[in-house]
Amino acid sequence: MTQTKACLFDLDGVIVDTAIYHFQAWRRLANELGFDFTEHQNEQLKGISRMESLELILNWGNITLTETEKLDWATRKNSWYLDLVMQMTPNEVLEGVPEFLKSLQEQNIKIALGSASKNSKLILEKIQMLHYFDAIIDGNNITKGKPNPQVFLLGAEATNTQPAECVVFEDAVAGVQAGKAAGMTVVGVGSPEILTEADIVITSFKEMSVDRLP
Ligand code: B16
Ligand code: MG
Repeated sequence: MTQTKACLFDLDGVIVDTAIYHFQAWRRLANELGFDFTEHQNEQLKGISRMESLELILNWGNITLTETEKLDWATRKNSWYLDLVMQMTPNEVLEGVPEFLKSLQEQNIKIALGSASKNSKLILEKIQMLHYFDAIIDGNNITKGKPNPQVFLLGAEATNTQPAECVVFEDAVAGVQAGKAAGMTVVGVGSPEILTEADIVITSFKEMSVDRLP
């Protein structure tokens, strides 16, 4: 019998791969400002907030902007990104995720989102996953980004559980650190060589089941 009362899921890289759409939109911004960056550099933007991502990208292009200009470009990037999000379909949900969420519901284990994105509800709607979630904590609720534990502590609060009863699912190093700092068990989704601080690492939710929860 599992002691876990809530599972807290990151969005990008765990439920669905939105990184490809962020990349396209950020790249368009860079190109309009007269430079380019690679998919390899894009890796550094995963799990990082919109404005922090913009700062990194402007640095790569050696571009200095005023605060107002930064906000304008971030808004423009977000509208390009949303054009892509609007075309998303349930086929894009990562393998094994719906089956695992269903099994959590059957065991009365709470399900919450813990994401840096301000667009998480819309994305969950487009991929028809919103109905699984008992709570959504995202970029609209938090004041401190990962690796700060705030997003996951708010997830525990929203599901009326204690941190020690929560399991976090994360694909980013900063997200794994946030889950550990919150005092939670962390399942890394990706490579064990990268997610070294996670308690266990899976490569896909096809490997995950309720009996692997603590
Ligand atoms: P938005 P996660 C993160 O999602 C993305 O990984 C990151 O690339 C993005 O900048 C951030 O959300 C903010 O997204 O611009 O939609 O508010 O991994 O925390 O679910
Ligand atoms: Mg992520």
